[in-house]
Amino acid sequence: MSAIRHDWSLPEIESIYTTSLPDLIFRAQTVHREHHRAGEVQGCMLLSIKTGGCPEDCAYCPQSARYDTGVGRQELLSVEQTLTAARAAREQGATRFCMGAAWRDVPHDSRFARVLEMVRGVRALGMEACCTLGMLTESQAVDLAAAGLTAYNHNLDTSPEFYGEIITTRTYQDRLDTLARVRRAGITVCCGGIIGMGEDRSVRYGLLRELSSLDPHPESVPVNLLVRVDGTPLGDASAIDPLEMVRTIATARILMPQSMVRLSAGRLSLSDEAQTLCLLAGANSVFLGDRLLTTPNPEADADRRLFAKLGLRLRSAEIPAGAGD
Ligand code: SAM
Ligand code: DTB
Ligand code: SF4
Repeated sequence: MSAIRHDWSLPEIESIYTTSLPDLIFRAQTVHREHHRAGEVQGCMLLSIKTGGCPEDCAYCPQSARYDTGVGRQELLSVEQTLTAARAAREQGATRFCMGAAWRDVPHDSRFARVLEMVRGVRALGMEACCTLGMLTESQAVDLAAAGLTAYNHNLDTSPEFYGEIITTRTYQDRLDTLARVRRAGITVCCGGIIGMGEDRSVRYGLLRELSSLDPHPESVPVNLLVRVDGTPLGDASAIDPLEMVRTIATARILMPQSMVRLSAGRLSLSDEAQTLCLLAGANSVFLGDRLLTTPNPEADADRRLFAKLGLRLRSAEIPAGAGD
């Protein structure tokens, strides 16, 4: 068994990332098979429960109020709308339902009570429930845990050094503080980043070092390939070689053996073969459904064909006894 470490150094990470691709994939596969069921992929489904009009300036994000991206604003959905989407997600084979809100931080009003109700409803469907709502206070984290929230997604996005090029309205430390509150409340942590934002490899090493220094490691590590959206400052970023995504995923798998590594945003710009390499490199989860939060994602049919071609199965639900629908 490979040891779980939280002290990976930048030179070590560089030497893993730059190994010959066959050796890198072999090592990542070896680690993967020690800790996970090969042949199985977890399907997650996203829903934007509150869309657009966000005061933050994240350069990649179509939901920032500062950029003209054509994303409309939608106030917080109702509990019923959300649970209808969760049931549909379950029917499509998702076992984890992720609710995203374009908030800087979670409001202290009845909207939070509504989110708690959504979390309880999703759990009652026998699904894992994840939220990504921006920054959280200690007491909000405790309330989310009490409602049964499985995971909270809050990404570090990039390295501490590159962060200021991407976001100026909150700090890296703000993000680490939210992650610490989530952890203290007993909710599992979903934390990853984005590649393809004009960064060089050393930035990716820096992100991977930060993620792998979290103790415990995030249970879930989403690796997003930037979805370039017109109107955002990164709308015309140059495309990156898909093999950089493969190397990033393989390195994440080796550094954080027990984590779920999620091949997240950006699958529409990857060929079936590039996605296959990402899965060989140790990714064991994808988002299902033709929409992420506001941008498109592969159609259900395309995913069904891909998984059938590869002989991969979607992880089935472990529905607790007595779970209602
Ligand atoms: N507003 C909350 C926050 O930022 O914490 C939650 C929602 S936010 C949209 C969740 C994550 O989606 C971001 O941290 C970022 O990593 C990812 N994301 C947003 N826009 C993206 C894009 N265009 N391409 C890839 N990932 C993106
Ligand atoms: C994550 O790391 N990727 C997902 C999820 N966490 C919330 C979001 C991707 C969003 C892509 C842009 C959009 O659809 O708006
Ligand atoms: Fe707002 Fe989140 Fe988008 Fe940043 S990533 S602009 S915080 S919705």
